[in-house]
Amino acid sequence: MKTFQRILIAASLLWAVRPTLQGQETGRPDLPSLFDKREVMIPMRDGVKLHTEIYTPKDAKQTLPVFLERTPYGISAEDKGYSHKLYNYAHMFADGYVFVFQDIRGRYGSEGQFVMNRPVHDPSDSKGIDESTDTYDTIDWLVKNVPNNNGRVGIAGISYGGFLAAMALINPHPALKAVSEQACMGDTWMGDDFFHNGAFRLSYGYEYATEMETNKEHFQLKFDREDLYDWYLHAGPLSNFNKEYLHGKIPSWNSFVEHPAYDDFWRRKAIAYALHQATVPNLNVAGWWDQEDFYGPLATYANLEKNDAAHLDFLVVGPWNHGGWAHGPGNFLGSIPFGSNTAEYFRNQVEAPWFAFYLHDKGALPLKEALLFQTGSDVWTRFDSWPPKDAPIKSLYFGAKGKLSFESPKGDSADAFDSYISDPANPVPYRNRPVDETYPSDHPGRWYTWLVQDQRFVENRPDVLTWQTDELTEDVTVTGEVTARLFASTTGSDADWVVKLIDVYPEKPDSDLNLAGYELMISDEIFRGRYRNSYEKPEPLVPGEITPFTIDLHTANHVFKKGHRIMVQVQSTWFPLYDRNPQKFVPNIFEAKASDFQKATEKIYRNTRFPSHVEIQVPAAPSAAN
Ligand code: PG9
Repeated sequence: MKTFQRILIAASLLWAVRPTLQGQETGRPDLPSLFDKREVMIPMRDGVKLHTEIYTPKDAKQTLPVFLERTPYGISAEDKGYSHKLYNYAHMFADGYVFVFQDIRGRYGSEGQFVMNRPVHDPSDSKGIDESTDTYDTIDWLVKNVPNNNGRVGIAGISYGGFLAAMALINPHPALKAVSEQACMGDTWMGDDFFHNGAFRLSYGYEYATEMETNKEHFQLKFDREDLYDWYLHAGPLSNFNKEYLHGKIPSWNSFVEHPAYDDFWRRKAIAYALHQATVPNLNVAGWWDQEDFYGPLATYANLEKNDAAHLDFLVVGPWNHGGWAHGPGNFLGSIPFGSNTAEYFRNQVEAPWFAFYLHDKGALPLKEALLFQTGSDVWTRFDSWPPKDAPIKSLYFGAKGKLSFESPKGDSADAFDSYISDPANPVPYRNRPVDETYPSDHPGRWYTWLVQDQRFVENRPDVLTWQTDELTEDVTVTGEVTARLFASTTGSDADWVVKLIDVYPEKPDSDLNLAGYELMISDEIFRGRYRNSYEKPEPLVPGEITPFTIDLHTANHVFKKGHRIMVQVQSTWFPLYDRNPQKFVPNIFEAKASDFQKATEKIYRNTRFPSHVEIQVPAAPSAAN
């Protein structure tokens, strides 16, 4: 069994042990007493048949909508019993749905060939297929063949499943009435699983692609040590991976090598930008600390918003990691408490009623537009648009002696900079070592909470620069865009810039002593310098030239509380999640040689001409919390 499947099953089981429909603690629902199961192979327009399981409620008194989830991770229970996927929807059982789960093309019980993030087919090819045509054909078959369906279909999914749900919005079947893409990988080059702003997600890309595209004759993931920081460092440049381990057999890896920049290969897969107008209601769902796909749902929402006169595009963001809303109470992430059961709230008060509204004509919509958990203050907040249209921008300027403040720099001294030596042979770890496998099969794994890990673990490294405010005398709220504007130079001809916006907890907190001095990342991102002018055509940096870099740190909805400090950290490596930039420009980093990697001195400027800073959107009016 693949590790993803194990994770999903574990999540479903965890999830199932919770109050049931009537609010009583009765443990896992007894699926065979609730549903009849039917297994079918549904034919697609090109003759390929997709393995599908259909679960019809036994006690259905009226016609019911169909609720569909499509996945690459397997739908079937090992003992051929009821799919574990049903547990994920226990909060919707009371409303009544025919649940349908399907293995996508080339995965598990389905025929055909699997293609990672299969792009939308060329519209001039009348015989073309893709995930949207497969969804269309599936829905068409279901409404014609599932007895007593009410002619309405909903679809949802998380991550890869979110991508598949979003794909259903392309030429949607007329019976499709509600979609919820959740953590969809909207653009795997720009900001989701495989690259961020051109920096390659090495450990994630290598481990995920290999697991997904390995079969018995191919390479299996084998690590000879627990600390993969060490393993990846010893593995050397990316050019060694095909030579030593993959031997050209992993299609996704080969595409990384062939398409290092943002070309049509990636653009065609970017569902976030393929959707131009919502014609079916879509609930986009994201987690503030999603370690895999935070970019996708926000980009999908924003893109559909451009043309949403019909008001069909919705957004929910909670204090969750990847898929954290789908299981457990959601009252904590790692060490960070949220004061309420946010995931349960989402499932019971948002997701279930939202689908019931569109598929059953029941109740009222649980949100008008955007419902976002505000971290720091731990309340749900509602917005008419996200990011808010009217929220002004304030700048946090980098100053001398590690000071961060809302005051812009005064002098224009050429010496007003901070600097460090970035050494690819000694990169900054992205999380505390030992860095275990992304999806370990024998223990819970630390990948899931790395974004909320205390950043003190790197603070004293000489290659991590830190600026922080004094203790705040009043709350500072960020509500919307966060953007870093660096003025930087390097002695190399390429460089990566990592910027983190951090909430520093008081040394002597009134409560929760475990969080004394804690450094919690609120926003973060990496940017590969060669793409500063164009994502398609990388260009070398000019050694020693002070160059502006704009780094989108996405949006945040957070209160830095009185008594806390705001911190910004800047560094040039984040390993092994991101590959190492050789710091010498080479046309394709996947082909760089060990001898191309060099140390570089990086300088971040902070004078009137080159005022490096982080911009935050702040609320126009007193908090929108309600
Ligand atoms: N984030 C996973 C993913 C990886 C790569 C491509 C698409 C999705 C997932 O959880 O499905």
